[in-house]
Amino acid sequence: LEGEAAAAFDSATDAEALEEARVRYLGAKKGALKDVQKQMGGIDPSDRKDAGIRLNAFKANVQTAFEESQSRLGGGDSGGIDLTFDPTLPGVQPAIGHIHPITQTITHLTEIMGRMGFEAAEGPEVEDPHHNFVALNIPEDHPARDPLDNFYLSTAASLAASGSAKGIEGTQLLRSQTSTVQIRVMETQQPPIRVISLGRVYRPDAPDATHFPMFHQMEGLYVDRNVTMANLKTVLRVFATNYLGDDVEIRFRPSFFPFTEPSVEVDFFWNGTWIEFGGAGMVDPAVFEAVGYDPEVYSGFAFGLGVERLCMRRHSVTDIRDLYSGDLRFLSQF
Ligand code: FA5
Repeated sequence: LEGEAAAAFDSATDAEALEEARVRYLGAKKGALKDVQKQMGGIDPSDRKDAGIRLNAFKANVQTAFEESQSRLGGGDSGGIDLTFDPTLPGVQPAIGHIHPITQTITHLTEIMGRMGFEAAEGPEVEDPHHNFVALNIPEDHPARDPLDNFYLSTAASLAASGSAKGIEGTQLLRSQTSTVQIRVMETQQPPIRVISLGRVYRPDAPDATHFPMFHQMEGLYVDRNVTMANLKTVLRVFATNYLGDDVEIRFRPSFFPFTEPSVEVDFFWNGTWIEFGGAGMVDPAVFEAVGYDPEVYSGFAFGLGVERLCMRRHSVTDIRDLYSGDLRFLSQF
């Protein structure tokens, strides 16, 4: 039997034939070796030890003969064919990334406002004080310009070292609000104007459940003849019902922004609580003058809403930091 098995392995010309021969002689269920093993029980106990030794030698020789033929046919990988590969099994789904919830929210908000005729506008994230403050009627001594409340790109110390005479007031900063884009749009376009701008803004706020040093705002600006506060309220109400549902309520509280008069805080009542989403108001005549519009002819409204707060409300996210943690267990839910 040993010679027969060795000859069968020897004469195999490909991996398949060798595998067939292996099953015939070494197969765990029906192989010839198994048959011999079964006969061991019938051997006289005095001969059994000797028979066992001979059986083991036989097994080893047949195994060696098989391995020799295997390497002759191209190594242990069955002649280049992976016999363990089953092309009929379902594949492993590759992990595919998806769009971040804030980017999804930006797309959604842009779409809702687009239906009301608002076009998307963009402005730079690195701004000059003119667009971030001066043209928005924020005077030089206003606390909003404090270096502790903004990310100026040069420190007072580095300016002093470079010998610049401009001082902190002249240095660029990461914009602290998207209201900068209102100015950029009005500088280059004439009314009627109906734009939104969604983008990142930066403030040195300590991170907590509702604050992050980098966040997004949706700015809206509508300028035409005879634009009124009623138009502002209507647009924000239509926006809120589209984004949060028909059961949302909207409330305006008196407030102050240097670039709007009158100014309001905008709250939405939803799921049992009033939540502040942003600020709004009628564009201050001083802002129109800064961009060369005649405030006697034109009026307009503007608003700025926190995008993260909107996204959090809609998706019941309780901590803004989850949005920027990079934790896939959180992000993959969107
Ligand atoms: C402004 O930034 C004004 N520019 C809004 C405005 C635009 C008023 C046009 C009038 C006309 P405020 O600082 O309140 O306003 O910020 C607006 C919203 O941004 C807040 O209501 C809040 O939703 C969001 N926000 C502010 N700071 C943070 C922060 N650190 N993290 C996350 N969201 C924030």
